[in-house]
Amino acid sequence: MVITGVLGDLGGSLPVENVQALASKNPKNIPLRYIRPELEFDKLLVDGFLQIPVIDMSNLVIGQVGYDEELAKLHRACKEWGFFQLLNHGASEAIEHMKVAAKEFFSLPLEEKMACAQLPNNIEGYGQAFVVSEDQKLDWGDMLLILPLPASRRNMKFWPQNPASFKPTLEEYSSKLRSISMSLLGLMAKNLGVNPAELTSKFEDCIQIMRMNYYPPCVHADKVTGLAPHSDSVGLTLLIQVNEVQGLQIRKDLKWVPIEPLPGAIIVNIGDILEILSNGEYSSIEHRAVVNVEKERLSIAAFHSPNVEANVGPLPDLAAKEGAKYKTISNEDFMKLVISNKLDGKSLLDQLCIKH
Ligand SMILES: O=C(O)CCC(=O)C(=O)O
Repeated sequence: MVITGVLGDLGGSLPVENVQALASKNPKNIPLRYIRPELEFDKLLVDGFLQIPVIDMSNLVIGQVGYDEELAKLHRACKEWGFFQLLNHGASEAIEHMKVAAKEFFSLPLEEKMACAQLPNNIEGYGQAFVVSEDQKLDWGDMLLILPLPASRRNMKFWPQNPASFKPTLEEYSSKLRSISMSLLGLMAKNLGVNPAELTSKFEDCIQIMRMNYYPPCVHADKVTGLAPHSDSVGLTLLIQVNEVQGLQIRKDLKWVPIEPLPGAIIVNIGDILEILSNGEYSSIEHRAVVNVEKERLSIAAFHSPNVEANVGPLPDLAAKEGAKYKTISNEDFMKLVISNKLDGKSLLDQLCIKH
């Protein structure tokens, strides 16, 4: 296998203007490439009453009173929503430190942030992702994308040196989130009726990618998207909102449901790879980020994907029951497919579905 830096050599994103700089230069005049006329119709489709399930991780310890009920609740959350809020996860301190470091990075002058700028043919670093053509509409946001795991594949060029606390903070955060992901995957495997090791062994040396999003305020917030509708092309995502500004919305029954993060919660969602591994028992859910008129918004998504050498396909025990509903491909081919496509709902999964 030729993956050297995991993300290096797999392809990049076309360079586009820095949105934070654009927003501060001329906040009233938004280039046409950011304006999305289709959003006009979407306004009617927002349902502010529904909320995603809440899972209490402190109940998910074997022998704990309420363990069976919480485990069943987790299964329902994965099957019916593909999204849930996780409380009592044990990472509160690491989260608070990470929020401070991320805010400090994005408030640096542009030249300093550009020390971590993306390089051609690589999506790691400071810039944008999924821009694959010159006439494609653009998202109203910048990102810093870093691969903390596997540690042997890190490219320190993209890790900010300012603030100085960034590296140790990200290391602490990365390790906590990996361990929460592994616990959740073990519990999900139990719920799917497979030996937990069948699933967790695929993530033992997982690829973990942190995507730190910065969405500047926009006077035309109702005409732009922070992040276009997409499902996550990974196993499991653990997301935190860095400041108090809301913007995450998930697709449920053809409506958009705004997520209101509970204090200290991690938002967890099923990615495309987990949909495939579970042979469709769990589904990845489309979501998007909207932009605020007056306030900047920051979020951090931690994506967990299987080991570099793993294959992506339905777990054998699940495929044996109902027949495989998805093709099996190498993780490398899967990642190439992801990086070379623009964000477009669940279109990637359609390419891997086996039609019976
Ligand atoms: O900003 C958010 O809340 C969503 C972020 C997200 O979906 C992503 O980074 O893939």
